[in-house]
Amino acid sequence: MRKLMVMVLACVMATSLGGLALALDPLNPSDAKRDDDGDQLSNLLEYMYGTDPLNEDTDADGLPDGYEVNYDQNRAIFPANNEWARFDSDDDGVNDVNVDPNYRFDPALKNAHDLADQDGWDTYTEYMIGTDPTNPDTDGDTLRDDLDPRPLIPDGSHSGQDDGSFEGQAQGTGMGTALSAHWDAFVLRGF
Ligand SMILES: [Ca+2]
Ligand SMILES: [Ca+2]
Ligand SMILES: [Ca+2]
Ligand SMILES: [Ca+2]
Repeated sequence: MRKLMVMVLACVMATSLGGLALALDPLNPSDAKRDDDGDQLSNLLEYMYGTDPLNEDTDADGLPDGYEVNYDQNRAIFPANNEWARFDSDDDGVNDVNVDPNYRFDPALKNAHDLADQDGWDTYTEYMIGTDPTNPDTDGDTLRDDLDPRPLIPDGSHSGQDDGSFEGQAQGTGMGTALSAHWDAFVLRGF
């Protein structure tokens, strides 16, 4: 079993390194900035994250490499008095949002089933719908994504308000911006 796992790992590494060799030519000064597989992650960033520059979804979890990197670097941040910042679903004393160590994305590791923001939807569902996988309430109307009939439109709240004016809104990528629908515009292109 151990031998089999080593062989599988070696194959994955060989495939990845093979792609890397094809995507990054030491004699070509411009290939680092290219995005050969169209996953919104440049070849150089693919190298830095250990992903395959010729495979848009290295860990085969349905989430493009660039999507995972984007949300790993740009997760929704909530002020301390916010309802979601106080949310501790596993009751381990570490709040889910902002600080829980499980609240990570790694494009080289399969994690589509992680409930990063504990809103009841797995990350792949959030990707398909366009909600923010790091924000339990993408549109900021206080209705949790999975309970919100229109999770990208701030038209509902627990109190019947429709302006999404909830105390202490998130900063960063998620709240009210439906970032997932536009994530490709946010992924680093500076390399
Ligand atoms: Ca790429
Ligand atoms: Ca992936
Ligand atoms: Ca969400
Ligand atoms: Ca909502």
